[in-house]
Amino acid sequence: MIYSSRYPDVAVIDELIHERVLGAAARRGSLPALVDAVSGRTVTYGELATLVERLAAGLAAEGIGAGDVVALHSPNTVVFPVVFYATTRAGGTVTTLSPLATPQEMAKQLVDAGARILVTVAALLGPARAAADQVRQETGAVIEVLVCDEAEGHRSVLGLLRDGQVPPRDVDPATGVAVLPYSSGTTGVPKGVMLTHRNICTNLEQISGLHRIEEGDRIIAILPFFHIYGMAVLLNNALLRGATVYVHPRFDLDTFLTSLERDRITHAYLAPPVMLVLAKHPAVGELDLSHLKRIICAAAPLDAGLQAAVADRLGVEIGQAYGMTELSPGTHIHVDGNTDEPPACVGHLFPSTEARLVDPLTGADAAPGEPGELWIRGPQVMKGYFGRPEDTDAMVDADGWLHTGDVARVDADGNWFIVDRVKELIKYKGYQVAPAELEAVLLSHPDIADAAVIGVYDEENNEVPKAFVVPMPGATLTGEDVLRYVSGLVAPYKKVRRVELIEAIPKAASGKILRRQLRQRERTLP
Ligand code: 4UU
Repeated sequence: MIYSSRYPDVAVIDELIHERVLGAAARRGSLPALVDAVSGRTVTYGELATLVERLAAGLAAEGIGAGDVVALHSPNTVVFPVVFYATTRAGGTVTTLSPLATPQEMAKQLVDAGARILVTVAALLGPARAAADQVRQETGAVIEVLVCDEAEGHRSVLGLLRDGQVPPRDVDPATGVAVLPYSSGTTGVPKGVMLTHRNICTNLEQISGLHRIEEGDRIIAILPFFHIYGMAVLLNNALLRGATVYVHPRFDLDTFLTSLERDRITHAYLAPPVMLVLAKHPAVGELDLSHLKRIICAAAPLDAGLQAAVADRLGVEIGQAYGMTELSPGTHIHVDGNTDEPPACVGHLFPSTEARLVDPLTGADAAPGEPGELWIRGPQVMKGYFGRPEDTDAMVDADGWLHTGDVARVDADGNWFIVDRVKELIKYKGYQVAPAELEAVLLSHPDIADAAVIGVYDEENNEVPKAFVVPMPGATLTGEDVLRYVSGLVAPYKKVRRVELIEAIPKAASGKILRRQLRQRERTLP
């Protein structure tokens, strides 16, 4: 059975993302587009449009054109979107890296994506340089490291700004890759997700009738721009609609709460851990949040009781959205003003989007009202994984259905619920953690013979990575050793947070780790 949206189809948008998002920017002139919530530094829409054109000219002069990849490695800053849209304006593709990534993680992505330039900030030069060095040693490729601000020995993107028109670029919106974020999908290591200009522009059109942002709305940007959620709602959608984005370089609780009130924030996009803060922190009760129209929570499951607690405490409309990197990213969202949504609901299906609920073992449709693996078909389905046709085929079937690896159900009123996950992926505070990546890190330890990683839940019901580790015979390895070893090699959010030493990892005859047995074992522990 195919479920379709209750909303009328939207047109496929064949435009380039910088044209779509910034098309009205020059007209918006002195309206603030981005405000640094710490320093107050402001970039107006008029300035943003000019900066993007001038940096695009600079990047073009550096030889960036169609098919070239620029890696962007930065916390949220007002310059981030300038580099982002200037790259696509020059014809290139942006691959975003977590500002917390280790040099090893960065080098893998830089090599895989074939990045030519790495744009970072002075504060992150250490890991950025180490990553570029590692790439040169491994492949001989020379990646120039530029900074968004200023640092000795490196050129700044601000120094590249120049006047002059960028000649037309040969980029077809239907096939040209605008961004290449990394996601592990349902299995394996992080892969480059090819999102075309059409994917992204059409997804923005799909959300527009369900979730409205108006010129002058004020959006708090604590989600990172590098991750698809922040990229979509804090950059593309917010700037397309003429909102002002209050940019937070890092999540600091006091700064966040101050900004919510002082900046008269109208929309907040959050993930579950910050919802917990809003429910519990004493200072929240003192704030005047009368401007706040709506909170959207996504990227990980939100407890129904927690959602209700925040809604009651703040007296504000709260809903969820659901999406994934491979879906550009949205497919479901709480519809504005729909206050009779049942608890835990992720909202309604986007227009021009079809869904199926399927038993992953038999391929049979789930009975009405029953859960099944969520499959999605629509113009937001990615072009594929970069350089990995087999992984693409495993994710998107011959009929165009993307198998999400999430288990969902839908009620008779078209309210959707995400109830479980059948893929390997772990979500730590909404960030992706790929078990296969951690297993490879664990196996690089000389005292570890075998390892498997699954997600388990801590006291606060947050999902955290747990490693099952088989020590080498005769080794004196402790759980502490394992935690320390991994934390030195991966970004903090990917750290293994629980360890159990065991005698053997349960495996199928094919050698595949039987994660289900490990999950089962976890549930039956005292
Ligand atoms: C339970 O997290 C994201 C994208 C989030 C997003 C972005 C823009 C949602 C709506 C929107 O408009 O992407 P990824 O690729 O990092 O992780 C995708 C996975 C999903 O497959 C699912 O397992 O994150 C989980 N997830 C959720 N789980 C995402 N949203 C939800 C949710 N409830 N609301």
